Amino acid sequence: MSVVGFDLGFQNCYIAVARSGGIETIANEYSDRCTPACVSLASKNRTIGNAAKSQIITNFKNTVHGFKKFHGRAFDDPFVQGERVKLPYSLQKLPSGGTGIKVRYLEEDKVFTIEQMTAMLLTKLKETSESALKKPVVDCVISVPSFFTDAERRSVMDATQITGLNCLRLINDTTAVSLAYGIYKQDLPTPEEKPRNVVFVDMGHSSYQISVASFNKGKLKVLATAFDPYLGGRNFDDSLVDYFCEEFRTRYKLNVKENPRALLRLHQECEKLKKLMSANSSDLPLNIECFMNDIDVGRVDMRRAQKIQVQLVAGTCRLLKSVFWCHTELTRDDIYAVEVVGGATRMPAVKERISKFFGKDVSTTLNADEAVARGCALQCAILSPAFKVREFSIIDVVPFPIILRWKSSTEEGIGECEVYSRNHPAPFSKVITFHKKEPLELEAFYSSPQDLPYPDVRIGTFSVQNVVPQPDGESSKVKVKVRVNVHGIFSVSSASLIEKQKGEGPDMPMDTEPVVQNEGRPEDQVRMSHRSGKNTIQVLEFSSDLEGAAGEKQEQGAGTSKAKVKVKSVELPVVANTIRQLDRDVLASFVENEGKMIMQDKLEKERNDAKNGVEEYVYDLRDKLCGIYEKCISEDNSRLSLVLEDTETWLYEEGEDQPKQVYLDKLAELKRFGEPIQERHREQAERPRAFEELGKKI
Ligand code: ATP
Ligand code: K
Ligand code: MG
Repeated sequence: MSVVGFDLGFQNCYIAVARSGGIETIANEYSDRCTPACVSLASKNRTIGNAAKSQIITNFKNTVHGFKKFHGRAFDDPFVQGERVKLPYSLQKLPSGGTGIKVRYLEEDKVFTIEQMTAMLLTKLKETSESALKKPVVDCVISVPSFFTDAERRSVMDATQITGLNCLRLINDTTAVSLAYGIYKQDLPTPEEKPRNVVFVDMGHSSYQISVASFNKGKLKVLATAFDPYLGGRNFDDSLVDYFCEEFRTRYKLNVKENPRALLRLHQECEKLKKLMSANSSDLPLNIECFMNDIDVGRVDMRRAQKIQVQLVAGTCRLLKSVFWCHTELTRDDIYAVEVVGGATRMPAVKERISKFFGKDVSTTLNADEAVARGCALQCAILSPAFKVREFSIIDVVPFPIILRWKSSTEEGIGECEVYSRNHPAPFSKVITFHKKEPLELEAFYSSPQDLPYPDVRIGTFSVQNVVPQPDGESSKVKVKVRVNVHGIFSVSSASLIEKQKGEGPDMPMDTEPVVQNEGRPEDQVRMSHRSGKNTIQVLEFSSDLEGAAGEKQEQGAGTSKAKVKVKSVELPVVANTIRQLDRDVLASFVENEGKMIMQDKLEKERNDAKNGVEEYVYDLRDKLCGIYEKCISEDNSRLSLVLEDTETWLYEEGEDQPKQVYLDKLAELKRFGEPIQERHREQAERPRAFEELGKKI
């Protein structure tokens, strides 16, 4: 069983694995611990990660990056529309209403869903971790922003399935960081003592997240989260880009925004400049040679650019203030430390504002880039039976209040109740009891559109089927179990109908209002889910009548009557229809397709390797002909040189793009010339030694 954590960033992905020595962040084939979230499609293959990033300008129409925020979103979503006009590649509306990515791949126009794009990236991360661990990787834990909604989380889960990964938990970025912080701390308060409250701040490329967690030995509990899903390092780049575009327009009469290549270059330069500004506050130059129309640009007034940055940072802190305190009952004095991670917190102005706000110096004890991935790997190790890790329970929170709505058969209109409030502990199950004579249609949605990252408040509908009246014509008691699971995804996890048995005792109490009951303490739920596997729910249930169809059970009658009512619980089918749900057949076809693309990439790599094999042989042999082989060849010399020259020309002409076998044949042919020489050289080299040995024997 593999123990792997993936930080699936908007710009940068990191991988951490558990090995006998502990948790380790691993490097990819470029010896880089960071794998860019970038996929480049081409006529024969796709490249992913570092190799794709180097194609951003040369193959800009087919090099896809900055796509993480398209998960779960409609094409008509204002954010998607805003991005669409800025992106160098094309987006397209899918029949489902979702966001598709249009590229040229294998000489064809193709539209990939966002799940497929992320699956490609995950394939790369999977392969990188497999080559580090030298075994197949299936089980993993993946991070998502704490503000990801149900639709976004389900979409990421679908992507993991396409890749063939088994995601044990989608963990919130800041929660992963909290775990990475807490698990090694030896001096945490005991369970009886006052907990230690730590604030975690993560500003990445696309978003800004804050959470506060309370720690005791062996556990962490997230108290609240706050976020701006639209503020990250990229906004600083964008503001610099806008500033320079304006500058270049007036100064050089250049319209940069109309030239995708120039705009991409300017973006890269502005990001570099932003990073330099973090280290150096004095004036910095921005110089780009042959930027557009053969014009070199440079010598710009950096003070203006810096001012823009400071304004943006001020904006971040207004948000901090309003959201954070209003959702926690903490005061500044209750905060033990403020830990910052994420690339964008390296900007001194950002750090300054955060520290000013909390009245505390910020701590950077965690690795700003790798903490999320390490937290993911730690969570995976905790969940894995194959690994012994210190017990550590994690209670997270629900980011947005969830409301359930249903049609009432007895009354006019619609019934509604809030099943999860903001910052409600999660994972968490609840049982809601209804009294119904006919099937029940439940609709789940978020109640606070102003807080959501996108305007669609729907989560989905859940039809509880086969509800019938009792034999006496009365309503049946229907128990519906709802759950926010370990991934932070809401569902109606099961439903059952309580059948009264004939002629037994008095009537059951009949409430007209549905009753919401919490199922156990969240601690139990989290611990249970650690055992992973299908039976966990069964174990943690207090009301066992929910599980196992038709189990007989005694239920206590209400009021003063002590008479027992014999009841039977019948499990009811629940049909879920969630927003932007991928059809299972479609998902299956995506799985198959990803497999084909992996194969295609593998074949293309083998073909390229075969071609390189020929090239290398030619160069190697030519070198040796003038070097160590010089003495051992005679009349063949000029003939062989000719063959090598011909082959080299061939490689640049008709041999440029041939099937693998052609290269293998070519190499074999060359070796027929090369090997006899090699053999002769070996003999000559060994001859003196052979004589020597012979001499010894005599
Ligand atoms: P997200 O968390 O939004 O999904 P991510 O995880 O990919 O994004 P990070 O890798 O945490 O993001 O951070 C990347 C951002 O940090 C980029 O905007 C990058 O330019 C910025 N960054 C990195 N180093 C520095 C630095 N020294 N100074 C300023 N910004 C920096
Ligand atoms: K990251
Ligand atoms: Mg991040």
